[in-house]
Amino acid sequence: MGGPSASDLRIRRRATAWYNHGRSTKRHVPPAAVIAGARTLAQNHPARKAASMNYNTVEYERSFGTSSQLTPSEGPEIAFAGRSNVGKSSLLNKLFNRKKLAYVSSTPGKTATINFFRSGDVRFVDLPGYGYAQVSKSERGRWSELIEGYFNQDRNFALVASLIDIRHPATDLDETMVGFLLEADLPFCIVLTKGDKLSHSKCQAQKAALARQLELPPNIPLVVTSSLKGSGMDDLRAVIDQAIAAAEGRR
Ligand SMILES: Nc1nc2c(ncn2[C@@H]2O[C@H](COP(=O)(O)OP(=O)(O)OP(=O)(O)O)[C@@H](O)[C@H]2O)c(=O)[nH]1
Ligand SMILES: [Mg+2]
Repeated sequence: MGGPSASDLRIRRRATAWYNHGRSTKRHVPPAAVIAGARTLAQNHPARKAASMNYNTVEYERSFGTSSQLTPSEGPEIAFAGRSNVGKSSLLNKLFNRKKLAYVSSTPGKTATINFFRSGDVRFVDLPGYGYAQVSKSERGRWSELIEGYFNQDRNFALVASLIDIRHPATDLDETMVGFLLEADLPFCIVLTKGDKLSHSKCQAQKAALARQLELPPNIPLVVTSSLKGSGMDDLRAVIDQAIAAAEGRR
């Protein structure tokens, strides 16, 4: 596949930082190298079958409390983003067949650092949850600095898994997150969480409704999951494997 097309390189600037959603005047300008390197999964869809990685050998690597502490990417990164309590940490544990690798709590706002998990040269990145109103302004500021700081760096973004609770419409911040991912042209998928809370037919109806609400292009994968039951994990692993193969093909 050739170099990035003109549309790949197009940078559409956002008037507001995604996390602050109208509360900040800071512009998000994704680094040119990220734009150049990041294309949608479909554009990169390799004809070859992606080699699957070993999800049973993932280990905790490091946590970062500020984005300036982040060390440069050393391999493809799969980042998990979503509102607080949506089930990011639970999903990571289920994906890796581990009970307590990432910290899970029914109290929202537990993950207040960027946590890196590693298998070989692949990194899984548990981002702090957004949109939790019950924390102080300074704590919210710290979270937004972390999330924006992460996405503003020139990193090897293989895939962003954007998590949304299947029971509800996407929140304003979910919409802003997805809008940002589309505009920055980052490879991403939508992971609908807590599928065990609805019947199969309701899950399918919600999946279609969310795709409509978010105006998702047809090439963006939408995976229904339950970390309680383990459903959807193989589908998500296949999306991740494909994304890692595409990221490695770009290098
Ligand atoms: N029924 C059900 N509950 C879930 C599922 N995934 C997560 N939960 C519950 O949702 C709550 C939040 O889960 P976490 O995994 O800690 O959520 P998080 O997104 O990491 O939250 P923060 O770290 O605060 O951003 C916990 O009580 C989990 O047990 C699921 O698939 N099904
Ligand atoms: Mg968490």
